[in-house]
Amino acid sequence: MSRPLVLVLGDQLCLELASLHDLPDDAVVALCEVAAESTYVPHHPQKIALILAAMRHFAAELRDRGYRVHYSALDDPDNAQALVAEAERLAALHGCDEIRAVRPGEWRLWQAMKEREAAALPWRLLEDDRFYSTPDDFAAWAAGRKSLRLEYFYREQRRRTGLLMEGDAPAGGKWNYDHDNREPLPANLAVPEPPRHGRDAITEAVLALVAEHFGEHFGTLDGFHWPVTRRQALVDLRHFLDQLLPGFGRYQDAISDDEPFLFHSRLAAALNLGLLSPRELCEGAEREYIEGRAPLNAVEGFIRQILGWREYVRGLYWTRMPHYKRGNILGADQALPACFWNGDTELRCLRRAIEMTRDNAYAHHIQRLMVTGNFALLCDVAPEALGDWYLAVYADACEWVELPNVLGMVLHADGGLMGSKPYCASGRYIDRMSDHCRHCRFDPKQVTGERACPLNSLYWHFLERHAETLSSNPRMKLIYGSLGRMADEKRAAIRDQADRFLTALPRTTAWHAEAAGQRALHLAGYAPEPTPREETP
Ligand code: FAD
Ligand code: DLZ
Repeated sequence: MSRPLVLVLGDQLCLELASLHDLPDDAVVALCEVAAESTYVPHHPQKIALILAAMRHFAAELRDRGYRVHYSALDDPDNAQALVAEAERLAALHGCDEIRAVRPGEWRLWQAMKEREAAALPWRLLEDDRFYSTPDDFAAWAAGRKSLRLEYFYREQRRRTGLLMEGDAPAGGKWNYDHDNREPLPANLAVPEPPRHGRDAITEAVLALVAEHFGEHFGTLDGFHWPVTRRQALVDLRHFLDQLLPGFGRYQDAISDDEPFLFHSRLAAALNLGLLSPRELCEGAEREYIEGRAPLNAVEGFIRQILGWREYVRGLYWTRMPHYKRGNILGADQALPACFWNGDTELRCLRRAIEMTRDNAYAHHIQRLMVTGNFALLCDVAPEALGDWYLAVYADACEWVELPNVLGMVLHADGGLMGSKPYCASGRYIDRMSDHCRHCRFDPKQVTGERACPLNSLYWHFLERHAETLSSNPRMKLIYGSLGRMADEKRAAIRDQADRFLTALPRTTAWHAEAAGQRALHLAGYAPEPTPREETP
């Protein structure tokens, strides 16, 4: 009988985790805080605090339930400060003869673990069964298909699970109620406040630790109110089902100048960490529909995000990596705009999305896709630079879900595998869906001139620049028709306006991996304090 060390990662905080089943009495369960995971991209301090506080609470719960737990704290003097090295150190320390781990959330770590399957101290890797489907299920669904569109995958998932099904037919007669989910916010609509969770001594200690070690990362800690235990996450889930779900559908695409959360659930972070399961979210929402407390368009919209999109992007990620990450069909090669790190931009929509991100480690889907994402797309930001930013700044960010959203949805870098056309938009879209333009110095109706919204000229310039790749796309025929009918002088003026904007746009070298690695080594006591990052104008 082997004596395993079970490594539980920061996003696997769930008692039903596959590696925690049927353990021998002398098994050691290890949770390891390591600097490398906090610094390989400069995670938002709220994200680091959330993960470390949730890990510490989960370790306490495991101990209460009788597990033998080794917890490596970030400032333990012997901490190897990297996950694989620390797990191997602990296995040797406790005389374990194998290390068990469930598939992590990133290919880089999965690969590092797989390379050690046949080592003297072997790693045994288990599938993560916290999802409705596994990567193998996705591969089987995708095999031989010409198109991997979400809609087909989603229908299959509905049939398999029976969620929102009436016999063989979808509830209400339609699979998808997206058409009813595109309303802007009416003036003076009251949006319920999110729950505030009390901070116990564990959470306070983590907040102090994070402020000390990672205080210079982008983002504030002041507004921290993420759920760090399953009990707190269940409070958030109940709040969503009671207060927000009925309005979730209608206002799913709306953007507000002052309300960061609207009717979104804010549950992705707890879900990705393992504090909640996708089943309890989907079944909870379905119950609200069946019992007449929430409309079908809202419930279907919510279930589609989890049963559909979330599972679909995970399948794409695990079946396409590692070459997937190199996708860049539009050849985008520019550095990240500096305003992504400092919010210093006159575009009101962009500024508010970045400020909300800084304050909350959160922006809702439409801000990620149609504000920061659209701006990055129009400015040709390189996929890697943009991906690192999204991975760093959101409390819910994990590569398996962030990367397909960045590559496929935002940048169209996968050549249309995920979306049949890029989600590029002009200032008129922002004006229709938000109240930002009322507070902005630019006019969304003007395309050229001093007051013209930069998104307008950037939009046409983007279409012109990528005409060779995009103009034959049937879904873009109409817009390329409009571009083709534009007078030459107007096109030249737009090109000139966009060129001037792009030339003057401050870009950043961002926080690169080298500096992050340096910081990890410093924390481990191997290197001097790295110099703060420099931004190039
Ligand atoms: P809600 O709006 O309440 O949606 C409900 C749930 O549906 C979410 O909690 C989430 O689990 C799921 N969901 C919704 N949209 C998507 C989607 N496009 N892909 C996968 N799941 C989805 N989501 C992450 O969980 N982690 C990420 O790292 C992440 N990165 C993103 C990067 C970009 C560029 C974009 C455009 C989207 C990204 N998303 C990511 C998807 C989505 O924006 C977030 O899940 C959502 O904003 C989280 O807030 P919420 O919990 O309030 O979601
Ligand atoms: C994101 C993160 C951070 C900031 N810190 C830790 C940590 O100290 N220990 C840990 O086990 N996990 C952490 N994580 C989450 C990991 O990055 C996550 O487990 C990914 O799946 C890595 O592939």
